Amino acid sequence: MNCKFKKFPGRILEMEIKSSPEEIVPKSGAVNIEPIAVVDKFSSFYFHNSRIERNEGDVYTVTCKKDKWMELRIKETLKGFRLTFKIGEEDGIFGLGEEVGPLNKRGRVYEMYNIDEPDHSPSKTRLYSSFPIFTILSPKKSIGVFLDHPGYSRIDICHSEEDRIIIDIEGRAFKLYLQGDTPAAIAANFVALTGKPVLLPVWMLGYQQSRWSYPDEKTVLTVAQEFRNRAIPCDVLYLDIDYMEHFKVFTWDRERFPNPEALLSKLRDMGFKVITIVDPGVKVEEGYKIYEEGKKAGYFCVNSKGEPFEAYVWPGKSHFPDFYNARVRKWWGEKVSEFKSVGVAGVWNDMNEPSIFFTPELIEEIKDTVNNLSPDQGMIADFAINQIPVEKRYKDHGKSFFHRDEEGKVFSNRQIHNVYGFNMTRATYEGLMSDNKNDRPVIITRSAYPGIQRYGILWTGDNASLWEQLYQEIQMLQSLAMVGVNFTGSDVGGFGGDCNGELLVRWTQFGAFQPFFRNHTAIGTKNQEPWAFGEKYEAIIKKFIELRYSLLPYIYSSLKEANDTGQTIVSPLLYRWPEDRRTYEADDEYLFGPSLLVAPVYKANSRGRTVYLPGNKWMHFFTKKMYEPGYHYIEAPLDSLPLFIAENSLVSMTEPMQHVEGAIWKDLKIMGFVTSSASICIYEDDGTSFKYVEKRFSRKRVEIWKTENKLLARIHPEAGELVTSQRTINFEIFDGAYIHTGEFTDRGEGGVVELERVTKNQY
Ligand code: MIG
Repeated sequence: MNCKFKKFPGRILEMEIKSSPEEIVPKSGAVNIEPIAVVDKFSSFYFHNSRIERNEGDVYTVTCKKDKWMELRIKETLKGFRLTFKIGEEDGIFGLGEEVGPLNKRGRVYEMYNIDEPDHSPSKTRLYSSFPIFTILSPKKSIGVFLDHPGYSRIDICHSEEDRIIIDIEGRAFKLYLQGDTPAAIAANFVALTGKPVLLPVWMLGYQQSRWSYPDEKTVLTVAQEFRNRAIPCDVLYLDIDYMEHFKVFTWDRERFPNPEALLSKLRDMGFKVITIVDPGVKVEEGYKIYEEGKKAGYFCVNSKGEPFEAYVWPGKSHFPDFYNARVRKWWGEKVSEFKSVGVAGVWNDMNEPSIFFTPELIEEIKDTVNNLSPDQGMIADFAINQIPVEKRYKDHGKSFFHRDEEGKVFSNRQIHNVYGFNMTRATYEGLMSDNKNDRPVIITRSAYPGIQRYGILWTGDNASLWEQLYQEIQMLQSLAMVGVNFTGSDVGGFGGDCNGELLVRWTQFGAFQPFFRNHTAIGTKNQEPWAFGEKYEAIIKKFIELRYSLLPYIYSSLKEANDTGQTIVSPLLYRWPEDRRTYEADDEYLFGPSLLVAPVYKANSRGRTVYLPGNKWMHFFTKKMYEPGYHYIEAPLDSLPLFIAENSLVSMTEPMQHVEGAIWKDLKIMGFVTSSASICIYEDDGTSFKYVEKRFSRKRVEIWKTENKLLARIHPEAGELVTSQRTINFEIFDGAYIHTGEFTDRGEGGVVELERVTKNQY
C-alpha cells in the first residue's frame, strides 16, 4: 500500500491511498483548494480536539482529550480497499446527504452509486447523488470523514457489526479526508475544502410552481394568471420535458410554444421567471445540430469499440456528452448560454446520473431470457426477467461505456460514475458565468457529488405524495445541509401519486422553511397548484407562502451568511447542542437560519405534535407563548405550524409581495424574544447581480438589549457602500413578560431607540 499525507486548512488531514505508486487517483473535482503542507513522516496529526496516530499495519488510532476513542484500519481487498472504523457504542453517525432514513445513520447500509430511483421507500440504499461525508459524534467529541472517490463504494454503518463502520471501496486508489472539530465546524471546514456555495438571486427564495408538464403556452399563461388573480405570491414557473421537440435538448416544440421569446418576456412582465429542464441525453438524429456537432468532435461517451455509446432515454436512441472532459464542458456551456439567451432564467438538469432506460443489448438479453423460459417456472421466470434490468441499471451500464478526459486518459463510467451530474452542472455553470457576468447563474441538478454547491443547487427528486415521505424529506434536508448542500428542497406536495388538500397544506408549511420552495408533480397525477383542493386549503397555503415572503429579509441574510462562511441555512439541532444527546434523535425538527426552530406536522389528521426544545427558552412564533426547554405537545390546527424563536434572538421581516425583484426592503420589522441581549444582521443588495463584490451592498446590525425594565434597539451600518432609502423599522420584542414596540426611521446612518412596553403578554 502506498500512502501520502497532506494538511489542508481547518486542520484537515488528506490521506492518499493507492495499491501501488503507479496507480492514478481518478479526479473527482470535489476539492478545489490547495494543501498547506505535505505531511512527511506521519506518525501523528492534531485535529482541534483530538489526535490521530499511525500504528503498524495501517491501523490508525484517534484519541480525544487523552482517551482512546476510535480505530481505523485500511486493508486491500480483491476489488480495492476496506476501511474499518471501530467506534463507540453510543456514537451517532450523521451526514451522507441524499439517503432515505433517519438523521442518525447507524444500523444501515448505504451505497455510493448515483441512480435514477423514483422509489424512495425506506429499503433503498441509494438515490441520485452520492455524498460520502459523515460525522461520527458522541457528546464531547466528533470526527468528520470524507471519502473522495467518484466510483462505487458501500458504507455499512454498524449494520453487520454493531461497533464498526465498514467501507468497501471499488478501485485501486482513493483519497480520504479526516478532521476533528464540532459538528458545525466540521461541516463548514468541508465547505471550505470543496468550495463556497453559489449566491443565488433573491427570486430563488420565492415560491416556485412546476408540473410535468405544462404542455403549451396557453396553459403556462393560465397558471401564471391564476396566481396573480388569486394574489398568491409566486416567482418562478417551470417547463418540463414537453416544451422540447421530440425531447431534443436545446429545442422548442414550435407548435405548442410558437414564440418562446415573446412568451418569456410576457411572463417576465407579469413578474415570473421561467426555468427549463435540460437533460444530458442527445437524440441520435441526422441533421440535428447538437448531435452532429458532438459526433463530429468526438464529444460523446464511447463504448468498448470507441464508437459513441448508445442508450435509450426520453429522446429515444441517445448519446451522452462526456462531461468528464474539459473541452466537452466548454462546448456544452456555450450551448446552454445560447439557449438561455431567449430569456430563460435558469436551468434544471435532470436525468444526469446518468439515467438510462435501456440499451439495445439489454432488450436482446431480455428477449433471449423470455424465449428460453417455460411458463411453469413461475416465480423463477418473473425473477429472471426482472433481474436483468436491475443488474444493468445498478452495475453493468457503468462498465459498458467510457470517458476520456482532456489529457486522453480513459476511465470506465463505473470508475467515475458519481461525478457525471456534478460535471454537467459544472459545465452549465462555467458556460453561464463566462457568457454573462451580470446575472447570478441558477442551476438545479438532480445528481450530485460533494462540491456541487459551487455550481448549483439540488432538489431531492421523485418523492411521492405520502405522509411517510414528508417526514423523510425533513430528515433528508438536514442530512444534505450536513454535507454542504445548503440550498435544497423536496417537491412540495410530493411528485408521484395524487396529493390531497391536507397533505399539500402540511407540505407547504414545511416547504416555506426549505431553502428551495418548489411545488412539483408527475405526469398523470392530480393538479397540485395551491388552489387545486378548494378554498379552505388554498387560504392556508396562501398564508404560508405569504409568511415565506415576509421572512425574505431574514432568509436572504442567512443565504449571504452561508455564502460568506459556509454555515448553513438549515441546521440540525445537534449543531448547536452537540452535547445534548436528545438532539441526535430529534430529526423531525430543525433550525432555519440563526433564530428559528421549525417542527413541521407530518402526520395525517394531526392537530398538534410533540416538539423537543433544546438549550434555552423559546417563544412560539404565532401564539407568542413562552416555553421552557424540554418536550412539549404543541397544538397545531391545520392553519398553524409549530415555529419558535430562540431566547435572545431576532428575526427580520417585511410586508409580503407578489414576487420579489430586489433584496432592498421598503419596510422592515424586527421581531424577537430577548431576555438579555440579541443581535441580527440585515444584508441587502440588488438581489441579482455580482455588484456586491464591488461593495454595492448594505449590511446593518440590529442589536436589542435589556437594561432594568427598558429595551433598547440599536441599528448600525457595518459594511457595504449601498445606501438604502429612508424607511421605517418597526420593533416587536418580547422580553419574557412584556411585549415592547417601537419605531425607527432608518436614513442609513444608524441610531438608538428606546422601545415602549405595551402589553403584558396574555399567554
Ligand atoms: O423520467 O422530466 O425527477 O422532476 O418531472 C422522469 C420528467 C424524468 C424526472 C424528474 C422529474 C421530472 C421528470 N423526470
